[in-house]
Amino acid sequence: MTTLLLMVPLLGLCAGQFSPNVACGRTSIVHLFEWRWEDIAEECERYLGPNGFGGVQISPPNENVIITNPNRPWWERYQPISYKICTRSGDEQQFRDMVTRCNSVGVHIYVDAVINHMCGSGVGKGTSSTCGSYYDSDNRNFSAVPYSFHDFNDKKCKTGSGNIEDYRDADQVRDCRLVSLLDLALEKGYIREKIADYMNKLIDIGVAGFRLDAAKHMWPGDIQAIVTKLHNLNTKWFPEGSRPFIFQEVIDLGGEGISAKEYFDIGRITEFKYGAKLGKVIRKWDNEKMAYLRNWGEGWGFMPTDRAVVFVDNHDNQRGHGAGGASILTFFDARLYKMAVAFMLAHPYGFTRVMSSFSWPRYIVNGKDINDWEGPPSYSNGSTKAVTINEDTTCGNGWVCEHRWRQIKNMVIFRNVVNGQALTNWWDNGENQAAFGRGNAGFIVFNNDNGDMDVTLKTGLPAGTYCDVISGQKEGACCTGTKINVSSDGSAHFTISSSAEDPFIAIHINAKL
Ligand code: QV4
Ligand code: CA
Repeated sequence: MTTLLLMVPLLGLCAGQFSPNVACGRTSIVHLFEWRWEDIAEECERYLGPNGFGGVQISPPNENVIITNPNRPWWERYQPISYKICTRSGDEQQFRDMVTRCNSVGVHIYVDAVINHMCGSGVGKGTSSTCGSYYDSDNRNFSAVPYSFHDFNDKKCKTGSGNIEDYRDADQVRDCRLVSLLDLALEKGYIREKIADYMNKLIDIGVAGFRLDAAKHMWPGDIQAIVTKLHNLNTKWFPEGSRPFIFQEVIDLGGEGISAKEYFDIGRITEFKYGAKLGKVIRKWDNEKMAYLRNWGEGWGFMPTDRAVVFVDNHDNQRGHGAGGASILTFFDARLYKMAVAFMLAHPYGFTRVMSSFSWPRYIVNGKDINDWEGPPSYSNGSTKAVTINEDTTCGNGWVCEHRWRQIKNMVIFRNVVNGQALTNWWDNGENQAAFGRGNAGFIVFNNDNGDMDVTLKTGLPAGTYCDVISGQKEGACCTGTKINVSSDGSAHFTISSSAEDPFIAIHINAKL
């Protein structure tokens, strides 16, 4: 009875579109970029559920145009043709099956919702779309929705080209075409209804929330009007009255006509400064060093922690699209990348999203990756290849599966274990050796200097022997990695060679031997 009474205000606190709606004790989501619904369902059951992942951000599930020049780029999925659930990732039946199976193991689904626009103005007409629906970009005709000429912003936009030309002008950014994508007139009741119908269908199937693609290109009032129309989450899996989690893709690095805070009332926002700055620190560019991470978060000019969705890289900036520039760390820089992801997952700031990629033949010419368009691993008929799992638990068929790298997977668990604990016992050497704890639940130490590290630090952890979850992990009563002894005063001795494969160590109370 007392427990029940106590739970009521707690649930109240978590209500609203800011709560990620992850199952109790889970704290991160993973973006399974371009994965098939069938593979995601399997991954929820065999890996994400058992390893404490809270959810999956999926690629846009609605019908898109098929681009053949270049040949089936990943970005064709950001050119909608209709709201039918029908893409290279699978059809509606497979989508429903994925949502049910993932929810059943406590892993929720977050949909990438492309609602600012339809396809590019120059794609032409026909039925070359993932479900065969007719479109005519010249006449703005999308008969499967249906949308027609009147539903787009062509008359409203004031630029000569009809495209966004100056990001300092908020009107252009919202009312003109983003890279020629046909811009929807979201103030119209009819369009808001079509979009809300699409999102409500997904909510009723059982998804937990949405990434709003290109949110900066939509007026906050228009987004709010659509969000207000959304159903509560399906009570088969979520508490009565749960609102869909909303996180908006607003790239705000400063210096533009639009700032992220205009969107704070609607939901969370992607904090793009996070990965750009962390990349600089870990790469030691611009004289940045790990010692400066002492006040990481709002202290670095980031948005409030309860508004931020954070990530080291995303599907755009890992290949030079979007924002962040060359400092962004990706799986291509695996050693530094693991450190950055571990730092993110250990640090309390923001709601964390882990990236999971497919590989491509990156080829940088004059600072630009000329293969930045390359789509997911696929067969010659264009169908996406399955994610296969190798004996050593890594993925095959061209899927990178960063979320399965031991260091990253174990840090997702670390974050769950230390959830709710404050950042404590910060230490640094003034350079690139740094460490911090999370209350009495976990501790992490980095050596990103050129010299070796040999220090005794206060961890805050109870005395005992712990298994480092970076060099190995606790398996039953054994530790496959380095063992760390915490003495009765909570201090422990750490040595990390600057040439170590992974120059960092993480311990937590669930990895106590
Ligand atoms: C090109 C020219 C146009 C020209 C047009 C003529 O750029 O000026 O008018 O040809 O036909 C693709 C091509 C792009 C092409 C466009 C239209 O890359 O060259 O225009 O199609 O045919 C992804 C890709 C884009 C891609 C788009 C649609 O990144 O390259 O465009 O999908 O297929 C800003 C925004 C931010 C955005 C980011 C990339 O503020 O919102 O740019 N991020 C999101 C997604 C991103 C997606 C979109 C938005 C669009 O994360 O993946 O863009 O939905 O920072
Ligand atoms: Ca717009």
